[in-house]
Amino acid sequence: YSNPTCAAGRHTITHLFEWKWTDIAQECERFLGPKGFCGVQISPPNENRVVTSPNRPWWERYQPVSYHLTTRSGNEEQFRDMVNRCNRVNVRIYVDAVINHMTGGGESGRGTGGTSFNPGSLQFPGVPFGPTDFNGGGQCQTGDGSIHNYGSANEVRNCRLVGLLDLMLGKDYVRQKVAGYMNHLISIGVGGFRVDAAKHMWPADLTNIFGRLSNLNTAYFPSGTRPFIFQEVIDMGGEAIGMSEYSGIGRVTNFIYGIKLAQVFRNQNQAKYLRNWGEQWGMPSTSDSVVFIDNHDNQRGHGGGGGVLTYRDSKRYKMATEFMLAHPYGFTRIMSSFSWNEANNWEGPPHNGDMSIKNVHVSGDGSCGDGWVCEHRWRQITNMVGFRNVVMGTSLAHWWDNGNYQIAFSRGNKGFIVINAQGSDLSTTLTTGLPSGTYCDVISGDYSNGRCTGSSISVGNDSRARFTISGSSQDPVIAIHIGAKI
Ligand code: LM2
Ligand code: CA
Repeated sequence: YSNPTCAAGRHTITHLFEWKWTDIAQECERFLGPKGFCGVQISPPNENRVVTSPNRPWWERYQPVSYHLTTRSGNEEQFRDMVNRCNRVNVRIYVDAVINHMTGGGESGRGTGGTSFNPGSLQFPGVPFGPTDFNGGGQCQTGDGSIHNYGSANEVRNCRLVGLLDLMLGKDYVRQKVAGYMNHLISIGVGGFRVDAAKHMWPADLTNIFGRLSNLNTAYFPSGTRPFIFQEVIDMGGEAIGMSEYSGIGRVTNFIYGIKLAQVFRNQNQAKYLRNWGEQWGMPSTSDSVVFIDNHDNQRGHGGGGGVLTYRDSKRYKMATEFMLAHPYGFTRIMSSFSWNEANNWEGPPHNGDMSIKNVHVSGDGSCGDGWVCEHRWRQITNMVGFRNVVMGTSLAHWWDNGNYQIAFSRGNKGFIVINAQGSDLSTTLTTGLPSGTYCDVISGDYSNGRCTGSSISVGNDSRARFTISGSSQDPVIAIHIGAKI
């Protein structure tokens, strides 16, 4: 399950957090397909609790009520249309699968699809799940049934995560219902899953459930293709449960990655140390790892959060993202946020008066408005997604650093990046590994059909080139590759 099911030549996904299916379908066609993105991580598509206090927080989508495909992002018909249209332009859909729990809390109510539920009596008729489908006193020994001690693996996996009713995934019927939900999505044509709260589920239960999954839909994928699965395991060390328990099953989300890069690009740890970035920094094997600078949780202090760079610190954020996309380690994911008031980290997506999610409007210059940040559309980031596609398969070479915060490296003989994180000017001649010629710097501009809107770099017959980057630049990076030769 560790093999991303991207179309050929594509290697990065973006998380279009809380977007509507109709907008994602359009974004695949007008942007993600043409720009070479592999796929989209979508918000949970299954019916969730309608939370009104606070009013419609983003996290209500992590409170399942049933596996019907009706949420604020759209209904099943819109979901099917999105999956089909995205696949048609070679962009995959990866579903955020919330399978550890159902909603908790006392009161009964109705979900986003109108289905009733009653957490007090453990009744979810929309599935259906009943009292014997949840972990209780027999499995979880804490007084209130919730998780308190992350030093106890049993407690983390069998008790309730923030009070959410914990599914008994060891039970055949529960496994069958969860696998049935995932297989429904596979039959529609999704490429795989981000598995929410994987740390809170036993590896053996996940192995069993994934073993029940069908191969991907042959309308879009080669026959016999297994779904791509990446498991959300928040492991920053010091707890009973670690990533290594899950990396044999599918990929794992690498939360150390963004924290460590934030330290470098905040000038708290010299960039020269990035020379051996990857496994040697105590991270999982590259082929087990999904990497990202921030995610929807830690950008707002949830999910082990804090300490990461976000769109709010745009200069450093772009630099860290550019480094990530240039470096061979891991399978890369770009966060695409909505803006929110930092004092209210529960705030849901941009919405209309009736609380329906706002359309994503794209302006003539390609930027988004109405509170949609669209980091995936920032030129420097989009163009590095293209860089990664071009250099894929090559290894890191021609490392250079100035002993401090200025670094450079090539990817084989296909691409070269120079990063000046020092705050003082850089002006030097470096060996790039690239064939001689004139290249477009894809950070300062765009390349198309032999034309470059940014600055250009000439590489001599000796493969050397002169680089000058002002320390005060908002984009103190130069990146060139063989797909953008003038
Ligand atoms: C995850 N990782 O393991 C998600 O990535 C994370 O965002 C989810 O929590 C969590 N698992 C459960 O799927 C989010 C959010 C929580 C929120 C839950 C449920 O970070 O704050 O909890 O979703 O919506 C909220 C309240 C909490 C309350 C709980 C249950 O913040 O105070 O606890 O709902 O009502 C009583
Ligand atoms: Ca659990």
